[in-house]
Amino acid sequence: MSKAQRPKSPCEPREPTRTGMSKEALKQAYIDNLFFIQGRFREVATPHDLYMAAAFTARDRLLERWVRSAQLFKSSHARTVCYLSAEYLLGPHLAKTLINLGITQAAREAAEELELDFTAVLEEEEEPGLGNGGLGRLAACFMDSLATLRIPAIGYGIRYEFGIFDQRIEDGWQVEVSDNWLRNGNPWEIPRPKICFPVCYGGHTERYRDADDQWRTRWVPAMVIQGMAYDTPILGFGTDNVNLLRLWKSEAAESLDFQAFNIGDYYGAVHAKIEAETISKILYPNDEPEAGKELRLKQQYFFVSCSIQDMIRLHLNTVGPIERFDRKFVAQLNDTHPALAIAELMRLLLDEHGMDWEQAWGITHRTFCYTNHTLLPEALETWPVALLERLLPRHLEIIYEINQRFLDQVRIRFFADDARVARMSLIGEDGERQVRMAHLAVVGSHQVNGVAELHSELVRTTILRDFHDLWPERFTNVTNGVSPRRFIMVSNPRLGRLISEVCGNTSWARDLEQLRRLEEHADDPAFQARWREIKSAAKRDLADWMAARTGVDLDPVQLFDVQAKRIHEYKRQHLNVLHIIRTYQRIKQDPNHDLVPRAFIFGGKAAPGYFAAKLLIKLINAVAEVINHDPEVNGTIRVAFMPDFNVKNGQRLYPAADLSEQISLAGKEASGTGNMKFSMNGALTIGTLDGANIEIRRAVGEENFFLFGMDAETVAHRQAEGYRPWDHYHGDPELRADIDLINSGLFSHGDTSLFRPLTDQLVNHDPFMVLADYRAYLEAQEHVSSAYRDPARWTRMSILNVARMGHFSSDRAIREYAERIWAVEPLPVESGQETEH
Ligand code: H53
Repeated sequence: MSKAQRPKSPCEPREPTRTGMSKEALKQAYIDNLFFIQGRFREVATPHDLYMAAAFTARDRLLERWVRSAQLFKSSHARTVCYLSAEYLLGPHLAKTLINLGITQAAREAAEELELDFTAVLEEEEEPGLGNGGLGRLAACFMDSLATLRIPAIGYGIRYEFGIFDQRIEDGWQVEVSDNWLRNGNPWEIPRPKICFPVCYGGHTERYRDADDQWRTRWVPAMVIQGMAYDTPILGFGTDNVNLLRLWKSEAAESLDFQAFNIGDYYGAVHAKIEAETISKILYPNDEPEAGKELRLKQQYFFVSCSIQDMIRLHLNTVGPIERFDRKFVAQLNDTHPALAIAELMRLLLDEHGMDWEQAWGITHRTFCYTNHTLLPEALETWPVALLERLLPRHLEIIYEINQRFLDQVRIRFFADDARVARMSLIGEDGERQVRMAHLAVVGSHQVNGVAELHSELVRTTILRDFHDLWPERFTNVTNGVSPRRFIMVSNPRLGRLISEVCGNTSWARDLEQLRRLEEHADDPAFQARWREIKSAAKRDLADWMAARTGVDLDPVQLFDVQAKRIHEYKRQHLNVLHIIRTYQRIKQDPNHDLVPRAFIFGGKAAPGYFAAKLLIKLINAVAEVINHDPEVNGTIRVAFMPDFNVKNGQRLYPAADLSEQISLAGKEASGTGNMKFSMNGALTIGTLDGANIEIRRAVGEENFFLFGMDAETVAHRQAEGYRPWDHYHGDPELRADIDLINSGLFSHGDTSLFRPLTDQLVNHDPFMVLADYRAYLEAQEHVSSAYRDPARWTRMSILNVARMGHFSSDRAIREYAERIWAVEPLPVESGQETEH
């Protein structure tokens, strides 16, 4: 180690190495951390050691702000938002933490002086994949915005030992690899062994008389495990406010059952430990609920019980008394996954705190709010009554009582309307009796919101219509948003710098309406040239990455046409594939056909048990294989599948996209957030009138958006009158030729049956009406091509897209929640030091 790199003696005056923000302080801190935490010096450090030292250097600065935030929140008895979510898809921490601290430049310079490759250090981080897709990523954006808006908040969730699987592509098929993200340690979390709570399952309930001779119920469980807290600090941008993400890990209440052990039953003793640890072991890799899966229900109850117990503990430790609980906390249910929290808070208030029903219900009802994220019937959670009875007997009793009191209200309000009573009941009676979690969530909450205007409207008029009739004031909309820190500053630093130049500083990143200032440059040729250069550079980066990872060569001159999201039939990746096949057939028919060169790029994971989605991945790769190797195509078009689409890889895609594919069947995508990420990075959208596409189109201007397809009303109408995909197949020769080409075996080495399940489904059933929108989609793609031929026009459209995306910041969404739903106020933590903000 050189003299300059040796830690100075603690006696020498210097900027504190654990909190200093200058380049010199960061350098010194980095060397100290490499030495004292990793036990390494520069010459022998592995890439992982180099990353860990950087992570700890950032973390020290986080912790200092965190402690100050916690002190302030405690002493001021601040009203606090509790976000309850079974998923958080956080993405890599380091780059975002540096940005939020305002020390990216200083850290980069420090790294250069230490002769470290700054980008390589950032790349080393393995992201915590504690979510499947949109819903989990939304929770992460919301945590980022809550801190940025200085709103005291706690995110509660599960610390899955194995997050969403890593995806590999082998022979065109998806192969799932387990995500051992904790293997190398997680520098961003602090274990809290003293913050743990018992969680009970099974057994029975008993009635007894308490000291006041009142009848009460107690639960005698069959099994008790415990949840231990792991805390991750979440710092806002341009503020010292740090919020808490508290994730629960399940453990045996005692590590070994010594009684079993003493009589020689070693396996029995270890078994209880394994059973307990299994609960937080793995994230279910499915966007839809796992019907009847006992472990999934155990997971939901596990994290909800720990969280509510923790909230009560925090409340009693600060303001108390328990009667004022709902003044201290408001709890947002991110979908129905945490809806058991309603029954759990009731249980604790009734059975542990001796409250009467009315008072407990008043508190519970004032505490909770519920966000609905889907209308898809298969995604609406229900749990068999029999399973609840076995696993959570006390909660089932409470749910029955909530239901009885609720239905009494319905009977009075809607006199003699038995059908309505049956529809609204918390218990579904057709087939096996089921608890309807969405109904529980609505009844137990004082506000219910959908996640885009159309979606909220459909929530009110379809799946929750009866509830809207009863309580119209309870329903509202908050359109989703995404974090501009994550999806512009971290993902697309070149664009971020240009925007900062136009706006004069980085304050646009917490006031995204400032993007409007780009509008005045939309027609300036010099500015346009810079804009295009930024896009080209991102395309080159992506092309390099894809070439190294997949062997597919992309040419940045091509139009990068990207569809990246979960693979699902309603998102209609197959519609995109049909367009590719059509383009290919046109080239084959006329090799001199004048085409805009395009790279069709896909990314996304399929649920491991979702056969049709996995076959779609195989089809995309099979089409890629043929087209990319056909000399006649000669590179005019390319097809590529990015393996392992996650936050980190998404960050490579968004900046590089020219065209964003948002082509779900109208009425099916609740909001979408990828649509916002692409548009914020200057991609133009080809899309249907679905989810937030509608609002994006309105914001950016219809002339800057490629619209096609049926709207939700037409879809409903066509389905009601009996949709026959067969007619489209027979009535449109090009469509028929495209489907027939798949069936011909061209993409499957002569195997004419491989893709049959997919094409048969399209031709015979087509529940997502791919064939009905095919022609309109091809026409819209023609408009895309002609716009792309005119670089000045395209660039103008791209600039205007970014300029008008201010509304889609998650800060705006959180502001709406704070004002209209939560009634919470910012509580700024006094700023410590000057940074780059
Ligand atoms: O939630 C996103 C929406 C998106 C919707 C998605 C979602 C999940 O990721 C998982 C389950 C679920 O019911 C819904 O599909 O449209 O943007 C965030 O609201």
